[in-house]
Amino acid sequence: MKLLLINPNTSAGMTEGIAAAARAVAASGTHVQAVQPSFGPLSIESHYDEAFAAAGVAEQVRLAEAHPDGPPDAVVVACFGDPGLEAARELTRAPVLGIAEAAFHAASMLATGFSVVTTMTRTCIMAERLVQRYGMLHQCRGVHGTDIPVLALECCDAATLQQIEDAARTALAQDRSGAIVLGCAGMAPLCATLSQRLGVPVVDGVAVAVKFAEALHALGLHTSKHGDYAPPLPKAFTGWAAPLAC
Ligand code: 5HY
Repeated sequence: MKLLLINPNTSAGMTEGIAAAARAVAASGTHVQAVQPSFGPLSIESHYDEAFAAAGVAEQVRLAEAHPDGPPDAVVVACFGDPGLEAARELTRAPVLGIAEAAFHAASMLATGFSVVTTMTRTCIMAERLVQRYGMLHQCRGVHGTDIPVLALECCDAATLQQIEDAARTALAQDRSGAIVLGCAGMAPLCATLSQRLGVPVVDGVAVAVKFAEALHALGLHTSKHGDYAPPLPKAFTGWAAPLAC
């Protein structure tokens, strides 16, 4: 199967790291095509950043759908805010998975409660709103920021890893939770080490989304085109977005 992996920020280094994490768990028959938008922020740490990232996700799905080799069999939006997830679902029949949604569901099957450890504290509200949107208020016991900038994860040193581990320990104790969800795609390479150090399930949404996507594809399940995930109504777009019109 062809899996389109979208890093919604425009950091090529982070795209490579996310792609490596995805390929490490992908099945032998899964070809992971990693992409990022042609425009937008190098990292997503605010509502403003996320607005452009969502448009960038839509751009990349639209390009993939028109690719001469054919559309993707599945799409993963590899940013913890799941930017542009529903727009992407309108643009394709392929299953589209956001790493936050996938991680929440996986964690909810592993413990009666989980905690999220993420980057900048100001982005906690984005994860908290996703918890509500995905119906996970009873399972998610807390969202914890570390104030580690997203791009600092590209070359995560021992001190940064320790900071994330410490935040996870605090979260497990304060929230009485049994599992940790990593609140940034850039944390994917740290998952195995953190899981070994913490002794609890540590869920990386990139890996989980890849395996969920493979499962949905194997079952022949597609995004519904009945109702609000039907293709967007055709209309002109103006300005720099003109090429993105459907
Ligand atoms: C992410 N930002 O996964 C999010 C993390 C966050 O550029 N990739 C980003 O803090 O929302």
